[in-house]
Amino acid sequence: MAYENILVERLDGGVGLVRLNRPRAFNALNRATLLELVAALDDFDSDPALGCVVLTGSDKAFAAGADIKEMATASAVDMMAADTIGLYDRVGAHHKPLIAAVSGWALGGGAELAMICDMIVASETAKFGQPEVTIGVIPGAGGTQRLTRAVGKALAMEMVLNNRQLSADEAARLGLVNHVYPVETYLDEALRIAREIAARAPLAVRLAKEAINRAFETPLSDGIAHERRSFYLLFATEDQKEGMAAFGEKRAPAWKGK
Ligand code: CO8
Repeated sequence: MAYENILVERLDGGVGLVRLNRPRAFNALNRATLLELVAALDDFDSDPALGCVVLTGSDKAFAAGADIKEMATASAVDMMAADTIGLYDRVGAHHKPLIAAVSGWALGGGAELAMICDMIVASETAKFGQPEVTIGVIPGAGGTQRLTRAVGKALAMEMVLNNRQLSADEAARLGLVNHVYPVETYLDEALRIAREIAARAPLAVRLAKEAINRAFETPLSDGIAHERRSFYLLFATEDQKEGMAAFGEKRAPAWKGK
């Protein structure tokens, strides 16, 4: 598929890279961009050679939000019928781990997209914000929920009600962001982490991601039960036998994804 709004690469070490590429609009997320992003992630998800995906923007902007111009005159029915927000859910439904490499603006839907990813690696210039009330709406792609779980109620209220923005260092201190690096290296560092994850047992990584995401959806006992089933299931894989044998034989495991 030819893409107009994103750049897609398959890199060494089993890593897929998607760059949002609408520089004149600070990578604002219009419907076409989200459709392309979902298509690229679908493609990566079905490729057994890939173990992890990095999603990035430019050094100036990860994404400055949903495309305001595209939705400015839409009716409520138009918004529901288009269900562009459903495309954000589809980004989060992929099996392969997804690392957001964020520099510059991550606002509104851009911050929400970063929070849908499994980890965030930021540059020192990253700015996270939910400015929707400044244009008459609220976060609509999970921001009121994921941000509150990540940073707590008091700060989430301040960010959503009064456009308080977080610097990269603040976001890291609060646990929203995994690591902060200089703008020159944040993408390389995100790719390094992605390559490390891609070298792990793929089925274990997939089930681990699912289990952690369950922690946001279920009471503790259900989450523990889910974790236990996944743990037992992994004993039906060749990779579990290989991983434990390799440990005993003091050699690197050779994963098959089986
Ligand atoms: N949508 C459309 N165009 C945008 C957006 C955007 N979100 N952000 C920036 N642009 C465009 C500008 O219109 C401008 O284009 P042009 O040159 O044609 O006028 C260009 O990018 C450069 O922007 P500025 O001139 O404003 O650049 P500044 O350096 O002065 O400011 C900012 C940069 C601070 C990023 C500023 O552009 C800004 O505040 N952008 C909007 C941020 C915002 O409000 N985001 C939230 C949008 S609502 C949302 O995300 C809700 C998500 C809900 C789910 C999805 C529903 C489908």
